[in-house]
Amino acid sequence: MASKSFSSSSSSSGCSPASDRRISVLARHLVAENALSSSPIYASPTSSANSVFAHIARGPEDPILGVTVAYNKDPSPVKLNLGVGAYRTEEGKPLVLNVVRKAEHMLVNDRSRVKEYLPIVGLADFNKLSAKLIFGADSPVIRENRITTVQCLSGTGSLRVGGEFLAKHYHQRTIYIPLPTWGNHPKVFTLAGLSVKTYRYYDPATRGLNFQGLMEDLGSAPSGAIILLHACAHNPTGVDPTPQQWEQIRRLMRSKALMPFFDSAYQGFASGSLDEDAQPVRMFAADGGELLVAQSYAKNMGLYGERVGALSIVCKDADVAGRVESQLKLVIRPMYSNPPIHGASIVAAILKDGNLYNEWTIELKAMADRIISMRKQLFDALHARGTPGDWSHIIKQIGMFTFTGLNSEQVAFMTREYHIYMTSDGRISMAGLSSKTVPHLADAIHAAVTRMK
Ligand code: PLA
Repeated sequence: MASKSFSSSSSSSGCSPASDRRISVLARHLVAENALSSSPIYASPTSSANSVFAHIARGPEDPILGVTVAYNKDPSPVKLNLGVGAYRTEEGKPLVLNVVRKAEHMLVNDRSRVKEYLPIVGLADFNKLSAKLIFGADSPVIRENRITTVQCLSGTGSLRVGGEFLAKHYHQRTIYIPLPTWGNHPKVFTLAGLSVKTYRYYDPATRGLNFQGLMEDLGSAPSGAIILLHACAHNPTGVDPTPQQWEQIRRLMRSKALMPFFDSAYQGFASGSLDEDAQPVRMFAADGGELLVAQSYAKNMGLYGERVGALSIVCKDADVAGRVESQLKLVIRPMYSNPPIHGASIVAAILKDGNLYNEWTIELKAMADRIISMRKQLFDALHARGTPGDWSHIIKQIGMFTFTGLNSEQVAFMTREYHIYMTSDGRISMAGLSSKTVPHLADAIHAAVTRMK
């Protein structure tokens, strides 16, 4: 045997026991390699003919982010990306808020800052300030310390961590999401281990809220079920319940012990006011019941790529909140260990400084106002063209998106003929539009509805 002769020859050469061991390990390794290379079924992933991944089918592009992939490939000079919800200026450029630049400048010049790992739950200041932002500075849940807030990877990561926590520790594993909803919701929650069902939300006939359907579906959900609610600026419909309807939803949910899980991805983008957009969450927090909320700073601070968000879980008392947090850490640690420091430091710097905070609210309001003015301009442009149909929903809907009612063939036509990119459900990101591009979009919609009925 090769190994035997190798080791015996080495020991006879007078080596130490340690080097003997190393040599015999090396010998076993070489023998094993020899055995493998002489085997007829040997296949290396690097050998050109047979990849061990050869059976893998190409996956589909993401329905939202894939729109940008297609847009980037189009050489047309008039192309327009109204797919992903990302704010653009009147010049069609991405915007870094001035207040963000100021905060970054402060951070860069602060020599005391280090790049150590954050704790598993993230930056403490950021967590406290995020809770204050969504629940209000004088909120009883903060005063009574019966809340845990953990920094997560933007809105998506917060939803995923919340979903995983519920799947592990909550007695009901079914989550009801609105129909329709953000396309990633069902995937995030299914992979978190929850079972996903829908409740009626949007009525295509009125292009408004199907309030009766919503109340019936929540009314027949099993006691304790989790209900995903868009805190404001519902994506993709742009249709939110009125404050009175929210109150009825709250009463029904509390009477059936349904667990609210708010997705707050657009605080400040619906009305232009951070406090007003947080009202539904605050209404539920004020009644003493428990709830979850996922916050994102992607849109309202323009920190898309920084991946900064937070998950808060409101509990009955401080003791429960502490234990919930200990379990959230066990969810987070094996997933990504701990969150990134930079984006959270920017947010914390802005939220804790009165002047920066005020400046932020002004810039945020300007973004919200520009979107509202795009709604008016698009509505007027369609009206001027005599485009068949009632387009008043463009000005009634709120937030980043208009759910146009265009069908997938009309959307495909607009992409093919006009190089306008949007999701196939007819959603357009109003934030991607500008005064210069409104006429082009209005021409495309007019052609689509008149030619592709
Ligand atoms: N929740 C809702 C309702 C959203 O619309 C989005 C983003 C998120 C959560 C997640 O955002 P974040 O992880 O970046 O914080 N929706 C976008 C982008 C803007 C996307 O699909 O990723 C959209 O175009 O719908």
